[in-house]
Amino acid sequence: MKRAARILAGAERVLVSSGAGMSKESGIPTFRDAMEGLWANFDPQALATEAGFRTNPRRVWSWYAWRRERVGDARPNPGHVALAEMESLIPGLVVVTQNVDGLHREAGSTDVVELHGNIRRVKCLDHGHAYDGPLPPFAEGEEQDPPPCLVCGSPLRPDVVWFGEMLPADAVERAWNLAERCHALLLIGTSGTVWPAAELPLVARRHGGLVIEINPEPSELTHAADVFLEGPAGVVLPELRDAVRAALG
Ligand code: BV8
Repeated sequence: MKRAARILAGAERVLVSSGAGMSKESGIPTFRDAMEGLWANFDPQALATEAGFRTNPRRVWSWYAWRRERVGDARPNPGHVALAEMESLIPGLVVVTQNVDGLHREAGSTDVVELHGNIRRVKCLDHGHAYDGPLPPFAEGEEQDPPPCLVCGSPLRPDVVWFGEMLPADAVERAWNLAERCHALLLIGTSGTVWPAAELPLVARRHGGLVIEINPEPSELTHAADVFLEGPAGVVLPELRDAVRAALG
Protein backbone atom coordinates (compact mmCIF):
# COMPACT_ATOMS: atom_id res chain seq x y z
CA MET A 1 0.00 0.00 0.00
CA LYS A 2 2.82 2.45 0.86
CA ARG A 3 4.51 1.82 -2.52
CA ALA A 4 1.22 2.33 -4.35
CA ALA A 5 0.61 5.56 -2.44
CA ARG A 6 4.11 6.84 -3.24
CA ILE A 7 3.62 6.10 -6.95
CA LEU A 8 0.28 7.92 -7.03
CA ALA A 9 1.49 10.85 -4.90
CA GLY A 10 4.37 11.34 -7.33
CA ALA A 11 2.24 11.02 -10.46
CA GLU A 12 0.86 14.04 -12.31
CA ARG A 13 -1.28 11.99 -14.70
CA VAL A 14 -3.16 8.98 -13.31
CA LEU A 15 -5.61 6.89 -15.32
CA VAL A 16 -8.13 4.72 -13.49
CA SER A 17 -9.51 1.73 -15.43
CA SER A 18 -12.46 0.09 -13.68
CA GLY A 19 -14.59 -3.00 -14.28
CA ALA A 20 -17.62 -4.67 -12.77
CA GLY A 21 -15.85 -5.44 -9.48
CA MET A 22 -15.91 -1.68 -8.76
CA SER A 23 -19.71 -1.86 -8.45
CA LYS A 24 -20.02 -5.25 -6.74
CA GLU A 25 -20.25 -3.61 -3.28
CA SER A 26 -23.05 -1.40 -4.62
CA GLY A 27 -25.08 -4.57 -5.07
CA ILE A 28 -24.69 -4.77 -8.84
CA PRO A 29 -23.71 -8.30 -9.84
CA THR A 30 -20.59 -8.50 -11.99
CA PHE A 31 -21.18 -9.31 -15.64
CA ARG A 32 -20.68 -12.97 -15.14
CA ASP A 33 -22.68 -13.33 -11.96
CA ALA A 34 -25.42 -11.17 -13.47
CA MET A 35 -26.65 -14.45 -14.86
CA GLU A 36 -28.25 -15.44 -11.58
CA GLY A 37 -31.81 -16.57 -10.95
CA LEU A 38 -33.98 -15.78 -13.97
CA TRP A 39 -31.04 -15.57 -16.28
CA ALA A 40 -28.95 -18.46 -15.03
CA ASN A 41 -29.45 -20.52 -18.17
CA PHE A 42 -28.59 -17.78 -20.65
CA ASP A 43 -25.13 -16.88 -21.94
CA PRO A 44 -24.39 -13.16 -21.53
CA GLN A 45 -22.39 -13.33 -24.73
CA ALA A 46 -25.63 -14.34 -26.47
CA LEU A 47 -27.83 -11.73 -24.76
CA ALA A 48 -25.38 -8.81 -25.06
CA THR A 49 -25.23 -8.93 -28.88
CA GLU A 50 -27.24 -7.39 -31.72
CA ALA A 51 -27.94 -10.87 -33.10
CA GLY A 52 -29.26 -11.93 -29.70
CA PHE A 53 -31.53 -8.90 -29.62
CA ARG A 54 -32.80 -9.39 -33.17
CA THR A 55 -33.46 -13.08 -32.44
CA ASN A 56 -35.36 -12.43 -29.23
CA PRO A 57 -35.93 -8.70 -28.63
CA ARG A 58 -38.37 -9.41 -25.80
CA ARG A 59 -35.86 -11.48 -23.81
CA VAL A 60 -32.87 -9.16 -24.34
CA TRP A 61 -34.91 -5.99 -23.69
CA SER A 62 -36.28 -7.60 -20.47
CA TRP A 63 -32.79 -8.62 -19.30
CA TYR A 64 -31.64 -5.02 -19.64
CA ALA A 65 -34.83 -3.71 -18.01
CA TRP A 66 -34.10 -6.01 -15.05
CA ARG A 67 -30.49 -4.81 -14.89
CA ARG A 68 -31.59 -1.15 -15.26
CA GLU A 69 -33.86 -1.57 -12.23
CA ARG A 70 -30.92 -3.02 -10.24
CA VAL A 71 -28.72 -0.11 -11.32
CA GLY A 72 -31.47 2.42 -10.44
CA ASP A 73 -31.60 1.03 -6.88
CA ALA A 74 -27.79 1.01 -6.52
CA ARG A 75 -25.76 3.71 -4.79
CA PRO A 76 -22.04 4.48 -5.07
CA ASN A 77 -20.01 2.47 -2.53
CA PRO A 78 -17.06 3.77 -0.43
CA GLY A 79 -14.74 2.79 -3.28
CA HIS A 80 -16.50 5.08 -5.78
CA VAL A 81 -16.53 7.90 -3.20
CA ALA A 82 -12.84 7.49 -2.30
CA LEU A 83 -11.93 7.60 -6.00
CA ALA A 84 -13.90 10.83 -6.45
CA GLU A 85 -12.15 12.31 -3.40
CA MET A 86 -8.74 11.38 -4.86
CA GLU A 87 -9.32 13.95 -7.62
CA SER A 88 -8.46 16.66 -5.07
CA LEU A 89 -5.18 14.88 -4.28
CA ILE A 90 -4.26 14.02 -7.90
CA PRO A 91 -5.59 16.75 -10.22
CA GLY A 92 -4.73 14.82 -13.37
CA LEU A 93 -6.86 11.79 -12.43
CA VAL A 94 -9.29 10.50 -15.09
CA VAL A 95 -11.61 7.48 -14.80
CA VAL A 96 -12.13 5.13 -17.76
CA THR A 97 -14.75 2.50 -17.05
CA GLN A 98 -16.14 -0.65 -18.66
CA ASN A 99 -19.16 -0.29 -16.38
CA VAL A 100 -22.48 0.90 -17.74
CA ASP A 101 -24.05 1.85 -14.37
CA GLY A 102 -23.05 5.52 -14.15
CA LEU A 103 -21.97 5.17 -10.48
CA HIS A 104 -18.57 6.89 -10.87
CA ARG A 105 -20.28 10.14 -11.91
CA GLU A 106 -22.95 9.68 -9.24
CA ALA A 107 -20.15 9.43 -6.62
CA GLY A 108 -18.69 12.74 -7.80
CA SER A 109 -15.96 11.78 -10.27
CA THR A 110 -15.89 14.68 -12.72
CA ASP A 111 -14.02 13.19 -15.68
CA VAL A 112 -15.37 9.74 -16.62
CA VAL A 113 -14.92 7.98 -19.99
CA GLU A 114 -17.55 5.23 -20.58
CA LEU A 115 -16.02 2.67 -22.94
CA HIS A 116 -19.13 0.47 -23.10
CA GLY A 117 -21.94 3.03 -22.96
CA ASN A 118 -24.54 3.48 -20.25
CA ILE A 119 -27.46 1.18 -19.39
CA ARG A 120 -29.57 4.17 -18.29
CA ARG A 121 -29.48 5.53 -21.89
CA VAL A 122 -31.70 4.11 -24.63
CA LYS A 123 -31.57 4.49 -28.44
CA CYS A 124 -33.24 2.81 -31.41
CA LEU A 125 -31.85 -0.27 -33.10
CA ASP A 126 -31.84 0.83 -36.73
CA HIS A 127 -30.70 4.45 -36.62
CA GLY A 128 -29.47 5.11 -33.08
CA HIS A 129 -32.11 7.79 -32.52
CA ALA A 130 -31.75 8.81 -28.85
CA TYR A 131 -34.82 8.25 -26.70
CA ASP A 132 -34.98 10.03 -23.35
CA GLY A 133 -38.67 9.60 -22.60
CA PRO A 134 -40.19 7.45 -19.86
CA LEU A 135 -39.71 3.67 -20.02
CA PRO A 136 -42.40 1.20 -18.99
CA PRO A 137 -41.92 0.05 -15.36
CA PHE A 138 -40.43 -3.44 -15.11
CA ALA A 139 -41.46 -6.00 -12.49
CA GLU A 140 -39.18 -8.91 -11.53
CA GLY A 141 -40.07 -12.00 -13.50
CA GLU A 142 -42.05 -10.30 -16.22
CA GLU A 143 -41.06 -9.98 -19.88
CA GLN A 144 -41.87 -6.98 -22.03
CA ASP A 145 -41.40 -6.04 -25.68
CA PRO A 146 -39.01 -3.21 -26.53
CA PRO A 147 -41.03 -0.01 -27.16
CA PRO A 148 -40.87 1.41 -30.75
CA CYS A 149 -38.69 4.43 -31.59
CA LEU A 150 -40.88 7.55 -31.80
CA VAL A 151 -38.95 8.72 -34.88
CA CYS A 152 -38.55 5.63 -37.05
CA GLY A 153 -40.52 2.88 -35.30
CA SER A 154 -37.57 0.47 -34.93
CA PRO A 155 -37.29 -1.19 -31.52
CA LEU A 156 -35.51 0.63 -28.71
CA ARG A 157 -32.33 -0.93 -27.27
CA PRO A 158 -29.97 -0.05 -24.42
CA ASP A 159 -27.23 2.44 -25.39
CA VAL A 160 -24.45 0.02 -24.45
CA VAL A 161 -21.70 -1.56 -26.58
CA TRP A 162 -22.65 -5.16 -27.38
CA PHE A 163 -20.11 -7.89 -28.17
CA GLY A 164 -19.06 -7.51 -31.80
CA GLU A 165 -19.86 -3.78 -31.78
CA MET A 166 -17.27 -1.04 -32.06
CA LEU A 167 -16.56 1.01 -28.95
CA PRO A 168 -17.38 4.74 -29.24
CA ALA A 169 -14.48 6.19 -31.28
CA ASP A 170 -14.14 9.32 -29.12
CA ALA A 171 -13.98 7.27 -25.93
CA VAL A 172 -11.37 4.92 -27.42
CA GLU A 173 -9.23 7.77 -28.73
CA ARG A 174 -9.23 9.57 -25.34
CA ALA A 175 -8.72 6.41 -23.27
CA TRP A 176 -5.76 5.13 -25.32
CA ASN A 177 -4.20 8.59 -25.39
CA LEU A 178 -4.51 8.86 -21.60
CA ALA A 179 -3.04 5.37 -21.16
CA GLU A 180 -0.04 6.27 -23.33
CA ARG A 181 0.63 9.46 -21.35
CA CYS A 182 -0.18 8.42 -17.78
CA HIS A 183 2.51 8.05 -15.10
CA ALA A 184 0.36 5.41 -13.34
CA LEU A 185 -2.71 3.33 -14.20
CA LEU A 186 -4.95 2.18 -11.34
CA LEU A 187 -6.71 -1.03 -12.49
CA ILE A 188 -9.77 -1.84 -10.37
CA GLY A 189 -12.17 -4.78 -10.36
CA THR A 190 -11.75 -6.23 -13.81
CA SER A 191 -11.04 -9.80 -14.86
CA GLY A 192 -9.29 -8.46 -17.96
CA THR A 193 -11.21 -10.84 -20.22
CA VAL A 194 -12.98 -8.33 -22.47
CA TRP A 195 -11.09 -6.60 -25.27
CA PRO A 196 -10.02 -4.06 -26.30
CA ALA A 197 -10.60 -2.53 -22.79
CA ALA A 198 -8.21 -5.11 -21.30
CA GLU A 199 -5.37 -3.61 -23.33
CA LEU A 200 -5.28 -0.31 -21.41
CA PRO A 201 -2.83 -1.39 -18.65
CA LEU A 202 -0.59 -2.94 -21.32
CA VAL A 203 -0.57 0.35 -23.24
CA ALA A 204 0.35 2.22 -20.05
CA ARG A 205 3.23 -0.18 -19.34
CA ARG A 206 4.53 0.03 -22.91
CA HIS A 207 4.81 3.79 -22.44
CA GLY A 208 6.56 3.65 -19.07
CA GLY A 209 3.49 3.95 -16.83
CA LEU A 210 3.35 1.95 -13.60
CA VAL A 211 0.30 -0.32 -13.05
CA ILE A 212 -1.41 -0.75 -9.66
CA GLU A 213 -4.19 -3.37 -9.50
CA ILE A 214 -6.96 -3.69 -6.89
CA ASN A 215 -8.84 -6.99 -6.91
CA PRO A 216 -9.76 -9.66 -4.29
CA GLU A 217 -8.10 -12.21 -6.60
CA PRO A 218 -5.57 -12.20 -9.44
CA SER A 219 -6.95 -11.37 -12.90
CA GLU A 220 -5.74 -12.00 -16.44
CA LEU A 221 -3.88 -8.69 -16.17
CA THR A 222 -2.11 -9.22 -12.83
CA HIS A 223 1.01 -10.24 -14.76
CA ALA A 224 1.24 -6.62 -15.91
CA ALA A 225 0.82 -5.06 -12.44
CA ASP A 226 3.77 -3.44 -10.63
CA VAL A 227 1.76 -3.45 -7.39
CA PHE A 228 -1.16 -5.81 -6.55
CA LEU A 229 -3.43 -4.67 -3.70
CA GLU A 230 -5.53 -7.69 -2.74
CA GLY A 231 -9.02 -6.89 -1.51
CA PRO A 232 -12.38 -5.38 -2.41
CA ALA A 233 -12.45 -1.91 -3.94
CA GLY A 234 -14.78 -0.59 -1.24
CA VAL A 235 -12.16 -1.38 1.41
CA VAL A 236 -8.85 -0.84 -0.41
CA LEU A 237 -9.66 2.48 -2.12
CA PRO A 238 -10.45 4.42 1.10
CA GLU A 239 -7.18 3.08 2.59
CA LEU A 240 -5.30 4.05 -0.58
CA ARG A 241 -6.85 7.55 -0.55
CA ASP A 242 -5.64 8.04 3.07
CA ALA A 243 -2.18 6.67 2.23
CA VAL A 244 -1.86 9.03 -0.76
CA ARG A 245 -2.95 11.95 1.43
CA ALA A 246 -0.27 10.99 4.00
CA ALA A 247 2.38 10.60 1.29
CA LEU A 248 1.59 14.10 0.00
CA GLY A 249 2.18 15.37 3.56
C1 BV8 B 1 -14.98 -4.86 -30.31
C2 BV8 B 1 -21.73 -3.62 -22.21
C3 BV8 B 1 -14.34 -4.30 -32.50
C4 BV8 B 1 -22.91 -4.53 -22.44
C5 BV8 B 1 -19.81 -5.11 -22.44
C6 BV8 B 1 -9.61 -8.52 -29.32
C7 BV8 B 1 -9.78 -7.21 -29.78
C8 BV8 B 1 -11.05 -6.71 -30.00
C9 BV8 B 1 -12.18 -7.50 -29.75
C10 BV8 B 1 -12.01 -8.79 -29.29
C11 BV8 B 1 -10.73 -9.30 -29.08
N1 BV8 B 1 -10.87 -10.57 -28.63
C12 BV8 B 1 -12.19 -10.87 -28.55
C13 BV8 B 1 -12.91 -9.83 -28.96
C14 BV8 B 1 -14.37 -9.78 -29.01
C15 BV8 B 1 -15.00 -9.24 -27.74
C16 BV8 B 1 -14.39 -9.80 -26.48
O1 BV8 B 1 -13.59 -9.15 -25.82
N2 BV8 B 1 -14.78 -11.03 -26.15
C17 BV8 B 1 -14.27 -11.64 -24.93
C18 BV8 B 1 -15.41 -12.29 -24.18
C19 BV8 B 1 -13.20 -12.61 -25.33
N3 BV8 B 1 -14.93 -7.79 -27.71
C20 BV8 B 1 -15.89 -7.08 -28.33
O2 BV8 B 1 -16.77 -7.60 -28.99
C21 BV8 B 1 -15.81 -5.58 -28.20
N4 BV8 B 1 -16.00 -4.98 -29.49
O3 BV8 B 1 -13.89 -5.26 -30.07
O4 BV8 B 1 -15.32 -4.24 -31.51
C22 BV8 B 1 -14.83 -5.34 -33.43
C23 BV8 B 1 -16.05 -5.11 -34.07
C24 BV8 B 1 -16.50 -6.06 -34.98
C25 BV8 B 1 -15.75 -7.23 -35.22
C26 BV8 B 1 -14.54 -7.44 -34.53
C27 BV8 B 1 -14.08 -6.50 -33.62
C28 BV8 B 1 -16.97 -5.06 -27.35
C29 BV8 B 1 -16.83 -5.52 -25.95
C30 BV8 B 1 -17.85 -4.78 -25.06
C31 BV8 B 1 -18.96 -5.74 -24.66
N5 BV8 B 1 -19.87 -5.04 -23.75
N6 BV8 B 1 -20.63 -4.40 -21.65
C32 BV8 B 1 -23.55 -4.96 -21.14
O5 BV8 B 1 -23.08 -4.57 -20.05
O6 BV8 B 1 -24.55 -5.69 -21.24
S1 BV8 B 1 -18.66 -6.10 -21.73
C33 BV8 B 1 -19.04 -6.32 -20.10
O7 BV8 B 1 -18.34 -7.46 -19.68
C34 BV8 B 1 -18.52 -5.24 -19.18
O8 BV8 B 1 -18.70 -3.97 -19.70
C35 BV8 B 1 -17.08 -5.59 -18.97
O9 BV8 B 1 -16.30 -5.07 -19.99
C36 BV8 B 1 -17.13 -7.08 -19.11
C37 BV8 B 1 -17.07 -7.72 -17.74
O10 BV8 B 1 -15.75 -7.73 -17.42
P1 BV8 B 1 -15.31 -7.15 -16.01
O11 BV8 B 1 -15.78 -5.76 -15.87
O12 BV8 B 1 -13.88 -7.42 -15.88
O13 BV8 B 1 -16.14 -8.01 -14.98
P2 BV8 B 1 -15.98 -9.57 -14.67
O14 BV8 B 1 -17.28 -10.02 -14.14
O15 BV8 B 1 -15.37 -10.26 -15.84
O16 BV8 B 1 -14.88 -9.58 -13.50
C38 BV8 B 1 -15.15 -8.92 -12.29
C39 BV8 B 1 -13.82 -8.71 -11.61
O17 BV8 B 1 -14.06 -7.99 -10.39
C40 BV8 B 1 -13.14 -10.01 -11.22
O18 BV8 B 1 -11.75 -9.92 -11.50
C41 BV8 B 1 -13.36 -10.09 -9.71
O19 BV8 B 1 -12.29 -10.75 -9.05
C42 BV8 B 1 -13.38 -8.63 -9.35
N7 BV8 B 1 -14.12 -8.30 -8.11
C43 BV8 B 1 -15.16 -8.97 -7.55
N8 BV8 B 1 -15.56 -8.30 -6.44
C44 BV8 B 1 -14.78 -7.19 -6.33
C45 BV8 B 1 -13.87 -7.19 -7.39
N9 BV8 B 1 -12.95 -6.22 -7.57
C46 BV8 B 1 -12.93 -5.23 -6.66
N10 BV8 B 1 -13.79 -5.15 -5.61
C47 BV8 B 1 -14.71 -6.12 -5.41
N11 BV8 B 1 -15.55 -6.03 -4.38
